[in-house]
Amino acid sequence: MKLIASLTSPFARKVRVVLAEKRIEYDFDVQNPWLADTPVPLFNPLGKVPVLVLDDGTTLFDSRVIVEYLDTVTPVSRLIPAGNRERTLVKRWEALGDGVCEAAANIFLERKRASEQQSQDWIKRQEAKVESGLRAVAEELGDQKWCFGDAYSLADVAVGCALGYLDFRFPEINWREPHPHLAQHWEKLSKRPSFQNTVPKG
Ligand code: GSF
Repeated sequence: MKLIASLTSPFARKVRVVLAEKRIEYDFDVQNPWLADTPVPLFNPLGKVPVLVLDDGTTLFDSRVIVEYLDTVTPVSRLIPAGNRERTLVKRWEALGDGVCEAAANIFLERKRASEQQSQDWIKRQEAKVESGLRAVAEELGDQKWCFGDAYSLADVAVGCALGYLDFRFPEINWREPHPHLAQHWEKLSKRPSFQNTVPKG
């Protein structure tokens, strides 16, 4: 299989972390979906990364579909529990982590526009989502060892990718001080080889 992704996307990082945790071999095709001549729309009509191309040519997107598929490819390191309720709650964690990334990416993109085109209201709205999303993550983690249940799961992967993305794009946001246990959790996650080998670059 082949993963088409950028080195900066937190959604692509989530997929790469899952591939690494599950020890799945793949070809990595690094693409910037923003370039005029990007081939990404040939694989995903929405023009977004990540895209996973299976050996029979089937294309999978988006990251949530991809990670769900990958977890079924091998039983190594199950990241999504089998039970309906547990699975749904892990996916809810993923939605929270992804939601923080989406809002943060919206701020990053808005700030790249010419200053007279930027909407401060839009930026403020997205900033509020980042803040309340992080607060929810921190409160729901509480003093637990893992985001969901008593084991490492996709919930931790998604939250870790969101925190890593904030550090990458918004190093000025000091989320550690108000959320010390979350900071400790990230400290632990970021030592895993799957996270160390996927640090955003670019
Ligand atoms: C989001 C992918 C996405 O926004 C997922 O895969 O989970 N819900 C999707 N990808 C961005 C790059 S980044 O911000 O991660 C992307 O490819 N944008 C290109 C475009 O034209 O929007």
